[in-house]
Amino acid sequence: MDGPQLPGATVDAEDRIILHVDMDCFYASCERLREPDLQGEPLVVGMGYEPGEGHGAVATASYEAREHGVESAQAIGQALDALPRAEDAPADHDGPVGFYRPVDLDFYKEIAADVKAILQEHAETLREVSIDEAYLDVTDRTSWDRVDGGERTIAEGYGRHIKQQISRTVGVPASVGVAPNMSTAKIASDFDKPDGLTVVPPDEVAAFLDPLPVDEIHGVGPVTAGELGELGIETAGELGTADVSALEARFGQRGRELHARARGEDDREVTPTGKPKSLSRESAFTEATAEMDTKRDRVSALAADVAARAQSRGAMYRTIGIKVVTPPFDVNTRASSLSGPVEDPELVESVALDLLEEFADERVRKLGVRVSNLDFHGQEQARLDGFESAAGTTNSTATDTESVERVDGESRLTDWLEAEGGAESAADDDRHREGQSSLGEFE
Ligand code: TTP
Ligand code: MG
Repeated sequence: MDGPQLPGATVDAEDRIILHVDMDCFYASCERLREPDLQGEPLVVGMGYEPGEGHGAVATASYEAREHGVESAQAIGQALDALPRAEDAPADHDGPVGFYRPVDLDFYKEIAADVKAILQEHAETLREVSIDEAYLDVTDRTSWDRVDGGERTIAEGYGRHIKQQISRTVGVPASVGVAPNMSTAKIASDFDKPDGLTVVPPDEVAAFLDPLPVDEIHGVGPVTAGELGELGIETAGELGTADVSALEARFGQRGRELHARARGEDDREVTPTGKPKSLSRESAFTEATAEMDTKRDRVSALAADVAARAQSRGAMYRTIGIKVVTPPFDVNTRASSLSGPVEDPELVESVALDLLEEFADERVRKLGVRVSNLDFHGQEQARLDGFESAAGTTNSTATDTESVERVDGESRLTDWLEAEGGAESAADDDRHREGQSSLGEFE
């Protein structure tokens, strides 16, 4: 193992909570926003469908159009054969007809920006993958704890909340997958499209993946699926229990990766797109402790780590804060703001330790240190690009959640619970308090 070690760390890598969002038939949903009559109709967005054109492709099709065999990347002529254009269909045509609209990327980008603004409010780290798809690390915003007599997780409520926010605020449908890692979250978001919400808690990953056909695993296309089929491997379960060396002999290093993905093993971190708004690091104790020396040592280690990362990225900070989680689930945040931006590791440590004094007598289960109000100087882009190598601690400090927060959105937790309304569990109650306390003191 390499990278900094923090004493008393438990291995809780599987406790990460990753959310994958993929908008449903995105371009078509955007067209429906400005033309609500297209709701529920077979709708094709693409190029070349005007009479006399004939060349072009389908960008996307609404789910109603997909029922007639129209799909992304299809030649437009083939789509028109399957689903004639309403305007051009002969009078005696009694089959289904479709509505066709041209691609208007600028408009879709505007809608995508509105969706992104909501996602940013709801995650420590947001990675945009394409115009309609993103990964969110929401580990610090929600929990795998169970509610409703164990039937559901708090994370499920959070996923539902994000879907509702997008739908109510922007007006387009999304499918969401929530899982302990990126590859499982992506499969989950695709599992129940459109308007899907699939939540796979850590202890259900194997049961969720095992029965799936291999081509649902990210990275397995039709060719690989065919080759796996020749080896008698049809499902993720079969792939995950196949002999790794045989897979490696056939597919090289990729064989090993696919084997791991099929087992739900994926320790990639969600690395952010864009500049961070804050840098933080937190670390859990194996058991809650009231011992002040232990707490101080941990805060010192976290402060040194955060200051070093800020330095390696050329980030100066105006605010230094701590997070103190006390059992069962109370998150307290405190921060001090300076008059101007600094780059001063010793100050990060001393301010963080001062802030910790208030919790001298408290039993604590998790501690965090954060610098925010960032100011980038010098070659920030090069440094941001060097993010992964600079962090370099992915596997060694599995307990420590590294977050590069892009929006200060603690208050949203409160919004979420209000939106969910009504029957809140004990854990929900704690979360509610957390949102309120951090709102006043941290911002
Ligand atoms: P996707 O997310 O792949 O597709 P989708 O959002 O239309 O449908 P789904 O509900 O299955 O997620 O792609 C997002 C957008 O990218 C899509 O609306 C149109 C565009 N696109 C193309 O222009 N060409 C293509 O071949 C594909 C796959 C997508
Ligand atoms: Mg999509």
